[in-house]
Amino acid sequence: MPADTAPRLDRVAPAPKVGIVHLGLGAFFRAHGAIFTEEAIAASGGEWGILGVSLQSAGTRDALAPQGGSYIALELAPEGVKPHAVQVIAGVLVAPEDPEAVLTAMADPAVQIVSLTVTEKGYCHEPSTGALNLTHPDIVHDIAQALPRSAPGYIVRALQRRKAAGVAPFTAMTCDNLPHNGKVLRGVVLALAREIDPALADWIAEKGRFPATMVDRIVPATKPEDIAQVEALTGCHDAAPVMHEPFRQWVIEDSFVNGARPDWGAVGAQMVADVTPYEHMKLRMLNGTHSALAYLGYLAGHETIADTMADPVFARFVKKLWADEIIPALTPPPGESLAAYAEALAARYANPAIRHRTWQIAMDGSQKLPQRILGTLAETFAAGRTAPGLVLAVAAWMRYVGGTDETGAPIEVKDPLAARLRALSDGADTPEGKVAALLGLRDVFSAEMAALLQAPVTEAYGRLVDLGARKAVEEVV
Ligand code: CS2
Repeated sequence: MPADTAPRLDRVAPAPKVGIVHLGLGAFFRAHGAIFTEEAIAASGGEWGILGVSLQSAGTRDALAPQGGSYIALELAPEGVKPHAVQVIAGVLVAPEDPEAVLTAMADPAVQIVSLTVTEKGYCHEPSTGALNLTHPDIVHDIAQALPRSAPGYIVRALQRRKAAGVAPFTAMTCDNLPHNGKVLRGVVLALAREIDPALADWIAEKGRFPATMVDRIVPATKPEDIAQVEALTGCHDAAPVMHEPFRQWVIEDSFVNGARPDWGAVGAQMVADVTPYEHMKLRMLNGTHSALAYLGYLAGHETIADTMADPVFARFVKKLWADEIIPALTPPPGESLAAYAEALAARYANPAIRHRTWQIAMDGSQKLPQRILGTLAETFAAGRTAPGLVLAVAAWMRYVGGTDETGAPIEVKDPLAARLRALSDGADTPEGKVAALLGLRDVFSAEMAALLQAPVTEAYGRLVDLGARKAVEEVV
């Protein structure tokens, strides 16, 4: 049915009463946390409707508002697709349009959780250390102005209102792929609060809760053809469906203000005392290889992760990364087999129904490399081992941010540091010079890491230039 004749999707049940404000209402959260929460309400009750907040653009709000906040989540399994209507989003605010409305909502005593998927760069921290970047323009703004721009700014200013009104703080729960994400969020919030009002920082430190989480579900960005597919399947026009794989995992540190939270444990989330081993496993085994496949696969001309996995050289490569380079540096979470986890990942990556672009995953590499790849490398070198595949991935990132692919075509590099990365790469003529310049980025590479990487990454970069990515990968498998 063409878009102009299909009726618009709408909600069939009234919106639930809001108990959660979610910052960063992207496809990932709508296909993961929102669905878990809707199921938890169905299983155990509770007023946990979600008010979504877009911190940047109005696109999601404009798409969801005429649908009463409802949307279709389409599960994409190799054996077929399954649509499911999600109705837990009660409304969407666009922060830059009305910051006051966002703060008012976050200060409402009925809101007990503020969750976040604002991507790595949304924490305004230094990726190599985790500390708040006090020179970040949004942070400079948020220290001076009462109406904020950044996610940490919204949290601090809303908590300031709650403290002034004698209301308990909300739990601030990060759902981004950062190591020790709860600690990082707590750190940036306390650092910002301290700049604004030290007594506020003390109150948050004492009463606030910042649980760590590990989130996992592969959710490629929605494409125009996905909208058409959902319309053909359901007979309704949904301007913002989400496409996701069947697999999902959510591990949550069970630390909430007054213990108030949806009963996520009843619907498959793992409520644990320590998320760290899960977080390391997922960030290094999934996200680490995702990034490695993204840079090398893109340079080799592969459009998606499934296409890359269909190339036998890359399928061997990723298995080698797991078995020889990543697993040896990991401690498994209780009861988990890392070999079985790797096998399951290989099947998830190969799912041909998921069109997850290498270009999409390649985005924001400067914010992703430390926790995805450099942590494994640091531990590998410290143990006296080598990791030629991960070293090649770092070299591929450097080649990628140079902005030209192997056919000489330009690459659209999306990264908060894109201009700096390009200038550093362009400023040197030799592989050695380019690698040295990029390793000088202290927000990504510590001085120690840079010294360890200089020789092997230069060598790998040279091979990428001389042989091309596919042959260079073939050499290490
Ligand atoms: C991906 C992740 O885009 C990326 O960087 O590695 O979004 C990945 O798909 C999710 O973390 C899976 O849970």
